[in-house]
Amino acid sequence: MDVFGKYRRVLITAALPYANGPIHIGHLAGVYIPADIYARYLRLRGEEVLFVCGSDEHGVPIALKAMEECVTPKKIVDRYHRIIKKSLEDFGITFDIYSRTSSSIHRHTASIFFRCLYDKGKLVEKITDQYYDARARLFLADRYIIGTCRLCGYKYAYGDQCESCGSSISVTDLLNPKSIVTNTLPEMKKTKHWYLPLDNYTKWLKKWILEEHKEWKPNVFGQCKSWLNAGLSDRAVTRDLDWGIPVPIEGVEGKVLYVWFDAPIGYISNTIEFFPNDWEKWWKDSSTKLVHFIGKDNIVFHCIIFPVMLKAHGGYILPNNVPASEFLNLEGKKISTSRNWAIWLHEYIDEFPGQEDSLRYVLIANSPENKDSDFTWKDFQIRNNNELVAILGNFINRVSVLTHKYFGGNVPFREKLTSLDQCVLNDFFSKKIIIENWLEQYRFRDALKEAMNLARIGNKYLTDTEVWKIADKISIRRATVLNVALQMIVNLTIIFDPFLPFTTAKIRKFLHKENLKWNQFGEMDLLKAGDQIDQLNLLFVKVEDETVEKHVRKLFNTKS
Ligand code: B3M
Ligand code: ZN
Repeated sequence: MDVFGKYRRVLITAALPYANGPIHIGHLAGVYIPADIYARYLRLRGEEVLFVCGSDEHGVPIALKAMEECVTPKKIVDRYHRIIKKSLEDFGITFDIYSRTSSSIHRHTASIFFRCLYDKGKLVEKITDQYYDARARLFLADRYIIGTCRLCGYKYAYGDQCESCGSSISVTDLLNPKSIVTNTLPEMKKTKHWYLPLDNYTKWLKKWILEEHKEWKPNVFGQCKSWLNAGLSDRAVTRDLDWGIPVPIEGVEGKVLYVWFDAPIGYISNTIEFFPNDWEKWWKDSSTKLVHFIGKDNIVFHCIIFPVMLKAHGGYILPNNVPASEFLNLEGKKISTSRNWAIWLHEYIDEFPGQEDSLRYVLIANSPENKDSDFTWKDFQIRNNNELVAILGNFINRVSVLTHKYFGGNVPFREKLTSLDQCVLNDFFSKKIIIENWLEQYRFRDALKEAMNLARIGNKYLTDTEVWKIADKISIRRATVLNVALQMIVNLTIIFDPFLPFTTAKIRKFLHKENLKWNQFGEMDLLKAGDQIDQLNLLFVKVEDETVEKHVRKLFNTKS
């Protein structure tokens, strides 16, 4: 592997979506599209890549939702696993495996992982007081208790934080505590749990992150730094619950592994499921580059807690990078699943069939890569119409029409290039290295912008050369220009492949040119004179004002 120095293969993980609801554009923009671009790019370069993901199916929210609906948790996760998996496939996310944490392989992997930490004495056992809801027969995390805030008198403060005055509070300070689940007074009970003593690893973490990974994105590095400087405390890795992976210690009952303990181990189980005999090289060989794609709310788990788990276990590699995104807002407000302030992927697919790439494009162009960004339907329309339709689509369409009009759909021959042609092509091909640099620095937004500039170059070339004004039907100059333009198009399909895979597949089909590799970018004879090209169907559909209005109205009409 040349581009990545000491590495020979890349293991890409994307945060496991939580299976208690469908997924929306925020997930796609923040995690799955960036990870997919990276995976597609590396595969195009011929690198050895493994891209793993799956549904995160344990935890209290799922157990509570099941209670609410009077069904089993399994029923809930089966429902959403199916929907999520399909949405991700529909948007062309090319996981090598998309599994689930309720699988038996995962249960086994997570159990032996825990057991290894336990046997090595890496966990601390503690008995603490915790609220218990006798009616629901459930121990309750602080989040699930509400009561009156001592500081400001707000009646609905959570057990860990008062949303009115913003102060972080301790659950025992709440006046009139009540269980959110049954609205009854919870009792205090003693319970035993196992903790990961994070602070023992502070010195090591400081060196590993703050000294050796200064290149991490500023948002990620900054969050790690403030966590480390604030001081780390013990983290419970077990819970009192019956939905999850039972704590694998003799005599322990009614306790499961904490969902954030088992979920990241899911990356390992998925690898084992995919490569039962060959999985270790992906996790235990230092020539594997491990990259976690996540949203910013997951930074502490992927940069601190999971690495501590891996370190405590021993034998595992650590992430080389964790390119976390910030949040995507929607029409100026935070996306909210509970208030239905979201654009759900399965609904988009129904409403905009065949237009997956339009959403992929807009979400990358406006990605929350370094700061929160805002999706608006108006911006979706503008970018789709003014960029995809008017620049990329238009260029390809013009060349297709002209080739059919003047050369019956055959790639025309090319004579000597003029200095203008030469100059344009130099400019065009010089972008490759710029795009590669952006991609390798996880700056997909900038990479896409440069890719779009290639289409602009093509369009301008066509306009400047004015081939349709040439009087004689069989013009050498016209043939040359169209040959050059066609070579540009086939080259464009290489560069756009990681970003707009549905579109590049369509273009290649019309050119009869499949299986191109990244390093073929720059070749001027990917199409030979005489090759036949088809009539091109419209690549992108214009988004009309009515469509924008309809979707904005739908959003603002949703009941919370
Ligand atoms: N399930 C993401 C979330 O729902 C969480 C990611 C797990 S990755 C190991 O916030
Ligand atoms: Zn308060």
